[in-house]
Amino acid sequence: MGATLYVIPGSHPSQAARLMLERKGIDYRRVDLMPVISKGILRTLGFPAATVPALRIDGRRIQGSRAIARELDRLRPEPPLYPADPDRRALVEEAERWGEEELQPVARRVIWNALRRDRSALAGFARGARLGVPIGLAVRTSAPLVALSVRFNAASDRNVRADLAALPGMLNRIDDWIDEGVLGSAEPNAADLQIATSLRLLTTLADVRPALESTPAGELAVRVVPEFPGAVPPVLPEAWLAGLGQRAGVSVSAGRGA
Ligand SMILES: N[C@@H](CCC(=O)N[C@@H](CS)C(=O)NCC(=O)O)C(=O)O
Repeated sequence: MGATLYVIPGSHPSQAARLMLERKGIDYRRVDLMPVISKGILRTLGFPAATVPALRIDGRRIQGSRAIARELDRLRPEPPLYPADPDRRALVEEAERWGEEELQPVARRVIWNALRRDRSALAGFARGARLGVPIGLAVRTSAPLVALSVRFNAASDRNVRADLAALPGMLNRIDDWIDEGVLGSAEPNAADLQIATSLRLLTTLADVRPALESTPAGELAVRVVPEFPGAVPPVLPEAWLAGLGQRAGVSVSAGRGA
């Protein structure tokens, strides 16, 4: 089964697709793409949309983390990414949908807003990637790509402040799903992979990590995604983080102005 996975380093749905392929034991070639530039390359390669993860497998092109999960389960049913029982499957699919449509964009907006404030942190996300240019050079010349990524992803200050205010409620919802057994089983399902990769990206932010540490959602993230490149030092205005401190009974780091 010949497979090529197109990713952007540090992209959380790309990490989800990588983990799916690994769980299925499918060998694949990984192609690392730079953000923004990826869009044109994917179109040239004949993919219908402009986002990663994008998978070529057995001559077919599959795009999007949820479509990839379904296709991999069809091609190689074991180990399954969805429960066999229809009622349980519906619950996992709803958590997976929410993870893709609600949580994934929040993680994406927060990270781009933070990287706009500290572009040097980009280097960590590119660790181990083959971008075709030296990583130092890519980071030094990244200002236009970061600005475009902020724009394409609507990672404005206003949106990200609202995202951070909504995040405690989202994390509580994930804790509830873990409690109910929809998420967090010993064998990760498609919703675990979808949600844990977004959470894991959020744990790379020093500003957000305390809200996840020692919580069920945070533990899920680290167990399902033990390795995730990148680390962003505290860069977000303290006033935006006030709600996060309440969630885990932790106080966010002080000492920075809003
Ligand atoms: N919801 C889609 C999201 C795909 C998506 O937006 N991917 C981002 C990276 S996380 C992307 O390709 N962005 C293009 C860019 O950064 O230029 C999925 O789960 O596959």
